[in-house]
Amino acid sequence: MLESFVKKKYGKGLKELDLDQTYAALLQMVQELAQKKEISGKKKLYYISAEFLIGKLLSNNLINLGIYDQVAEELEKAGKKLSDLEEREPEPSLGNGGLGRLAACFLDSIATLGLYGDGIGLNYHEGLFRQVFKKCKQKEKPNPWIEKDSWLIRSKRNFQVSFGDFDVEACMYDIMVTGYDQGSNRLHLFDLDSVDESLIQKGIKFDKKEIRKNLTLFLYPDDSDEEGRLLRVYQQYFMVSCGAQLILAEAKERGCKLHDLPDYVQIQINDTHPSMVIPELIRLLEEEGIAFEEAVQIVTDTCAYTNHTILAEALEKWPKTFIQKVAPKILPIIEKLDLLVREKYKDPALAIIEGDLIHMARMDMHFGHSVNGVAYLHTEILKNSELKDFYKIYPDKFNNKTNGITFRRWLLHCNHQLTDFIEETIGEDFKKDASKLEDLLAYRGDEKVLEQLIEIKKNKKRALADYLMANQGIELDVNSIFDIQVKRLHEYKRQQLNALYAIHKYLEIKAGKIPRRPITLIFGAKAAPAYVIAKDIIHLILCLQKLIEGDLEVSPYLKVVMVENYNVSLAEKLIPACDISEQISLASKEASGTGNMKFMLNGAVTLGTEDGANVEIHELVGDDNIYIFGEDSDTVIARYDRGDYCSMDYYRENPVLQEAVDFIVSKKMLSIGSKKKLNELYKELLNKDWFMTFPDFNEYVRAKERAYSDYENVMEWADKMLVNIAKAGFFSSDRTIAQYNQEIWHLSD
Ligand code: 26Q
Repeated sequence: MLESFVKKKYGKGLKELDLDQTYAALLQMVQELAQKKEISGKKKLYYISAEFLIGKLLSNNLINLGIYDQVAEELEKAGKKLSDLEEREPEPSLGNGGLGRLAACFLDSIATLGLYGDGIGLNYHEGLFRQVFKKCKQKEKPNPWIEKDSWLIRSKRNFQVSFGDFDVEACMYDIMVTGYDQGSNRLHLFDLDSVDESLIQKGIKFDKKEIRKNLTLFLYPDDSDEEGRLLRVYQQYFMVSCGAQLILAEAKERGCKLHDLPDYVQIQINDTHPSMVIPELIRLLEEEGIAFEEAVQIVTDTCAYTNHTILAEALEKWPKTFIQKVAPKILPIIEKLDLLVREKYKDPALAIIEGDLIHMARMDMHFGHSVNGVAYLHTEILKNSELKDFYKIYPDKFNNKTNGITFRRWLLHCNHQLTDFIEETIGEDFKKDASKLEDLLAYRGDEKVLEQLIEIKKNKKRALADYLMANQGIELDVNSIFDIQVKRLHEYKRQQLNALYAIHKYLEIKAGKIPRRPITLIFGAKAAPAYVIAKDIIHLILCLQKLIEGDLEVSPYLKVVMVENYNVSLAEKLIPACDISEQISLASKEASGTGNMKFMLNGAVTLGTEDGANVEIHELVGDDNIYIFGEDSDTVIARYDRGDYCSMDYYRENPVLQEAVDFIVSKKMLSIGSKKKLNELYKELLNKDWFMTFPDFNEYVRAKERAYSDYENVMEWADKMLVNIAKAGFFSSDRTIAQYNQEIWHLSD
């Protein structure tokens, strides 16, 4: 098929094309195939999100179109390797982490379920920064990913967006989204032709004032300063204004009279970043002659809001002055919405505008028809504490949609061996119905099956080791335990707790206590450029890496590595190779987590707190197949309420912890790292430790030791792997999306 496509397009054989030409030909062929089977319908979903962390698309699309093996074979016949093309493809970095990756998994599942639904987002030219390490510190570099031949298809649609001081003309690019053995949808990414990469100065610095030139240059420019925050609002309004125009235009094309908009359109608002779509739609409906009250009702019935966080500081509040400058036409609408709320409810905690600040989430809850959390525990916390005032007035709006992941990328694509093995064992039904993975449970204790699982894991560890050696100069011992924590760096995710364990282990080995099997602690994390403590934690880990590497007494038994520039492509290599999956956030703080699900699906055993979706993983696999430690969310929430946490008390009473903490500023560490950074982190832990690592330290150490010791019982460990894989079906995003559709969108009834 590729051969004949190339013949027709280029008049030559596949053999005669170089790598770039082959790549371009494949892109085009895939796009044309996807365009031939676009999904349609009356009612359409728009998943609107500031982030879509889609990852590389080539292999994923080939798998979804059912032509992976065929294309691989044709390439091989022409003396080419699909893996070379996979490596050649740049990774679009249109997201930070979980929220963006979730949006990408959802698009895959929406298409796979044959639902009519597109994504709406922004075409950041440089995406999220590329991380490099220099002197044990994170440095940020731009990450250009758009090439002459890319997945972006320029559409013919144009949109006018009016900001306070000037207008711009937006353009739109589409990326085809293929469903597994199904039709396709689109991801619409808005952009400005005037954006200018030459604005970038050193690292990722750029002139934040020239909106026409910088609007879609980067994902989330540094918002530590006012200009950065203002630019963020420009981005958001640009996205929703284009989005709202597209949505209305397409609805009309489907024959919708705007009074009936909710019968034609559902909009899922991914966190508060796109919340201005609510007033923007009201504005546009009013322009079309619909009265304000009716417009409000129409928009309420059309929009639904997903909350992804309970960290108060992450709930967006924008100053009225920002909205006045960026989008003056919607400020009076927001003020009218605020008045509507105030007329109905006396409680000022329910108002949209508080002083000069606009609470975006409050607007969504009042003027959307659904509010959902992303895991059972998270939704309970929203209902019972964080958003309880809103739950009281709108009990029917609140619902849970436990997150999921697409098994096409996180099993079929990233772990061919495991996929084939599962297929040989239980047949191929699990590929379309993930709950069928439970059929694996019939093989518990089956030595032949378990041995194969162990073999596959070993192979994946070897593949990771080869890759890291070739690409980052990192040497891994494949006989060691691979204990992995990869996710964005945030204090609540507690990479610092894992680092304290590394120090503790180092000191034990120094004192002559040798672990039974070598341990490899692998970290991967980017820190927000302005997040000082997060960068200090990266510094600590990199210093430990260097210290241990240079210590011949310790290095045969313990290795700490932090991989550079953790992204989707690296995740695809790390996750299948993992033995122990670190999910150690402070209970109540991680809304869901989705990495935890990817690891489980690939046969890693979770070491985690009762937080986010870990709670559901625990329930599914049972006590014997997960390592749970630490205080539960009730205890943590109660302590925050009392406000009486004092890390120093724990430090004073726990000599083992004390030793580990003090080591951060020991002579050895200071000879490697920055005194300022190490001291800063040391003080932060001793005087604040806002995410309560000290109370959980002992239990964490014990849980790790228990897991490491159980690992030595090879067959029992493989049985745990099997149970984890078998029970992962619940976390398919196909299940999640089916629930969104049944309970929120109702696309085909
Ligand atoms: C907000 C205001 C100003 C600047 C930046 C932001 C901002 C940017 C990104 C706020 C939040 C994010 C991203 C949040 C995120 O990724 N949340 C994660 O969402 C996942 C999918 O639901 C969950 O699994 C994770 O638990 C949650 O942390």
